[in-house]
Amino acid sequence: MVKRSKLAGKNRVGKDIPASPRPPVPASAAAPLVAVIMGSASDWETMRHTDQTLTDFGVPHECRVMSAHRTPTLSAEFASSAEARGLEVVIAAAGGAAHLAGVMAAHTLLPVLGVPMKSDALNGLDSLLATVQMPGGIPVGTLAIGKAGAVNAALLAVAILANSRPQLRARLRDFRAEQEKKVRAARLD
Ligand code: AIR
Repeated sequence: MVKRSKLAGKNRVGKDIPASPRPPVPASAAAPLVAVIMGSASDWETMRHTDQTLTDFGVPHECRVMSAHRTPTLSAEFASSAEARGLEVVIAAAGGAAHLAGVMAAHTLLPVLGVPMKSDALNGLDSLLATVQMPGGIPVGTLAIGKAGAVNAALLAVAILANSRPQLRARLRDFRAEQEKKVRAARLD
């Protein structure tokens, strides 16, 4: 892929999402804490919401395309080296026979969050079942289908990182408070 973002307020590198390995990270870039990977560039329309949410929280992350089926070796290598590269959470999105999150989980001890993509054939039910129905022993924390899952995966990653980062925890608390304020203030015309 492609797209790698740094802490909020700083620059981003890459807008497109190629299926090739990420180019060398610029020296000034913060090391990513979260990897956002997806089975196809066609998933980006949904997964851009994960990217945006992590950016809003100032979490260094990288976004890439790789496929459990089309690039099996790359996927295994990526997951196997993720922890050594300093990543702390992997978010994996795929649609249909969505095995990407499971493959990630099989190759790393890092927490893996799965986002099922809405599919043409079965509206995402296939993606959901393929992602959530992991055999006991290799967990994937599976979120909702589509945009809600994409946003929540980022929020859950933030919550995981916030356990050891008080500043991030404060941001998450502020986010919740702001959200509550909006709902309380909602008026129906
Ligand atoms: N996919 C890609 N490799 C394995 C899977 N399961 C998924 C992608 C995408 C869907 O297949 O995650 O949601 C369709 O991909 P494409 O490239 O045909 O648009």
